[in-house]
Amino acid sequence: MVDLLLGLQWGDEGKGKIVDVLTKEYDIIARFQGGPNAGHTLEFDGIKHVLHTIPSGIFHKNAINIVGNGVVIDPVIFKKELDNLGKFNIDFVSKLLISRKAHLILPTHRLLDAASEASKGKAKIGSTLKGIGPTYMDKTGRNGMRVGDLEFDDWKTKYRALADKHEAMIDFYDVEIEYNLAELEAEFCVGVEALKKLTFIDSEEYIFKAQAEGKKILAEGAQGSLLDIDFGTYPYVTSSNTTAAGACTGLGVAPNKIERVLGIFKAYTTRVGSGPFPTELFDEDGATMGRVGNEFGATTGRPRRCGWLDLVALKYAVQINGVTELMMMKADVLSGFKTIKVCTAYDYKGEKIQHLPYNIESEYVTPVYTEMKGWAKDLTKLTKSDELPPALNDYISFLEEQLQVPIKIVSVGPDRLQTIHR
Ligand code: 2SA
Ligand code: MG
Repeated sequence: MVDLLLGLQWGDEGKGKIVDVLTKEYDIIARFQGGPNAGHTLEFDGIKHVLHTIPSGIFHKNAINIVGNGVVIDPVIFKKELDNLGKFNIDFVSKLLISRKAHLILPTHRLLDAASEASKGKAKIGSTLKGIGPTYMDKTGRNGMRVGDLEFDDWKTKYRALADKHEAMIDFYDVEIEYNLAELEAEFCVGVEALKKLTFIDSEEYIFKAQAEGKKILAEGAQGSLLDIDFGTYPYVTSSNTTAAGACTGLGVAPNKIERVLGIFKAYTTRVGSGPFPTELFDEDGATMGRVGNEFGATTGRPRRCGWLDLVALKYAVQINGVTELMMMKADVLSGFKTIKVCTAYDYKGEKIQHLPYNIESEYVTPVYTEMKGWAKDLTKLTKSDELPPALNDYISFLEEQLQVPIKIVSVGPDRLQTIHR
């Protein structure tokens, strides 16, 4: 059977940490969508690691890590990640397998991402500029290059044709973008050589076999449900299915083989990039969350926007994904707030609603809050659930009742050890 681990908000819920905590229960960790736009942060032994494309199980001795067909890979960034792992003596060659069907991010995809964003002006998506959108466009447009192409001698011919086409498209955007393609291509080729040192597999086949052998598999999502290309806050979304269905198409897992769906959310909400965010705070409370929670993009370093927990949006994500258990992250960041607010409904065009409407821009939606008592206790040293302050227990119970799903883990800090099981 396969378990899924997904972010339920706009990303950065703390998936990297939880995968790392749970890895010992699994034989295989597999990424199924997204690419180097992701920033999965893991902390242990006093060291912070940030992964972008590589699954978060890589630091454990016995887990096999798979980059699935639904992922898009930039060989340049991938090589940097490998080099970093090398510094910690991680034996990635035997533990990291790449799907032949995963698509490649070309240097020109990154340039197209930049050109598209520049052409949109104020309406830009706020993408990570990693070439994600253009690469998935080439995938669905049936023009893309895949990892498996690198095993054939003519890959450079294919590459040239696609890159030339991209150059013409960049011109078409008619925006100022400076680049030296020869330099970028040289770097790309070095990345490709690094990538080719790893084992390429037909990952769906590998996963069928692993299932037949009774291996335990964890599918690790990237970004969050509200950034899903279909169900997120379109067009301010990423270009892949970040929800449970993405694991089926991005790995070749049949829906009836999915067992547990672990949904991760922050005790509050953050968003990086453009797009609507009903509970966003522009006051001291929001600034405190950002400061205490160290809310900066793990890939781009951009400050993340912060706000109260949005239960309307969270319920939607729980439903879309069929979440069976919840993990609440960064509870420690809320310590010290006198009052904690939770959005339990929207005022939508003058009507009180509890579902996510088509448009959640602030001109249509005003959050309706329930206020709860805060707690002052520092949570970061706690290890057991019976040590949690009563007000936090009330907060947890309220969320469980609203969402009808148990909260199994409460995280009280970035380190592996700062994890309370309930
Ligand atoms: P893209 O680059 O095309 O996928 O961007 C489209 C939107 O998706 C958002 N997005 C993200 N949101 C949160 N976290 C992500 N990963 C990094 C992190 C982000 C960073 O872990 O912090 O470092 O800035 C991520 N990746 C994509 C993005 O902001 C756009 O709104
Ligand atoms: Mg992140």
